[in-house]
Amino acid sequence: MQCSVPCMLMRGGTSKGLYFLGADLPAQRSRRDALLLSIMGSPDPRQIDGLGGAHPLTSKVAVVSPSARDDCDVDYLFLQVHVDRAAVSDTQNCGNILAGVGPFAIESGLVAARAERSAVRVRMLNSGARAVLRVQTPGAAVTYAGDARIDGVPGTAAPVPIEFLDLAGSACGALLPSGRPLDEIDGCRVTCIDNGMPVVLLRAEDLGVQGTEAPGELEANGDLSATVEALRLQAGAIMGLGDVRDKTVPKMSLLSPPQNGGAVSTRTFIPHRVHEAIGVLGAVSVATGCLLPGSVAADLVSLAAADGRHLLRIEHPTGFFDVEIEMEPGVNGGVRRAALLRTARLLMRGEVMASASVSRARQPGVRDMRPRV
Ligand code: NQM
Repeated sequence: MQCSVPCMLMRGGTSKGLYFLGADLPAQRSRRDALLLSIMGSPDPRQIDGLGGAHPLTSKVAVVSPSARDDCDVDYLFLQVHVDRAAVSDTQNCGNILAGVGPFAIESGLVAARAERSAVRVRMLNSGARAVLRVQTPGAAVTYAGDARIDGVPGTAAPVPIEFLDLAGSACGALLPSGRPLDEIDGCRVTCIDNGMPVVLLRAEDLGVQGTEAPGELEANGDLSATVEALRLQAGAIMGLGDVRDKTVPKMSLLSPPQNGGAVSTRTFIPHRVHEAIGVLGAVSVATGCLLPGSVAADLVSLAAADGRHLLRIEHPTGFFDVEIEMEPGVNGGVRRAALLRTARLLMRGEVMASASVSRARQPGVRDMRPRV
């Protein structure tokens, strides 16, 4: 016998995941995680018996609920469902899946659509940071069609501009968790930064690579992967994240000079696979690091700034990621706000089937499916 849970499948930015109402999932964490593992088909490198896409970027979950805060509309909990391990992690945010939270909140009736464009104010439960998404809602219904293009996604779609507030120190408590813009680990220069995502910035040349290689080539380089992981474990401790062996943070971003007119070129280990593009908050942290005097990135980047506002074009394996950063001394670790553009699309809505052995939670949204005779 199986059970069913209401959910939507959405592309959020360059990621894809399942979106649930919090009330439709078991409240108890162990039951919720067992249910999500079953739904995604984990652990299995192919996730053949579930909806996961056999890659960390397509094995993601958003849990959305009405917000308890007056200044937010919805609370969003991001969960990374591991592909080949029976583990579900809430230690990081995901700004790509966030892009779908606005449309999902309106489609689910949590937020009322207004004419033309509707603001959805989101509290990101993983870190407590806030984001405002602007969703296209002509005729008071979400539209996914539009002219916005983001690299890493074919075609165009309706724009979902996102503005972030209070990102600094999302997981580490400070923008520069070590208190310095530059550290040295095993003789390698690094900048440990957390502006929404804990990221370690490294110079690709210090690791003996160009930093322009394809993700698959970097993943196949066993010596490089081992070095990056050894640095990551030490950086995690320096950043106050403890033993990060089983954690998805910090991410490791290899920087090199821009190749196509951007500010800097990146290849990002997330943390073991190499991203085909770059994560949203990962890009915000990289961009912020580029602006900090004395960082490992500072003399690598080409920058244009006006009034403390910087537009940084972060190059990645499949194009660019534009991030606007507004700096203001003394505010939030020196960063006032970050803004960027994403798109999202509803791919499927319905009920996902899970094995009844993990789902006898009797939550409002979880229903037993009796065999039809
Ligand atoms: O950094 C990948 C993604 C992400 C996370 C990762 C993300 C972010 O592309 O905000 O979006 O680094 O795990 O979805």
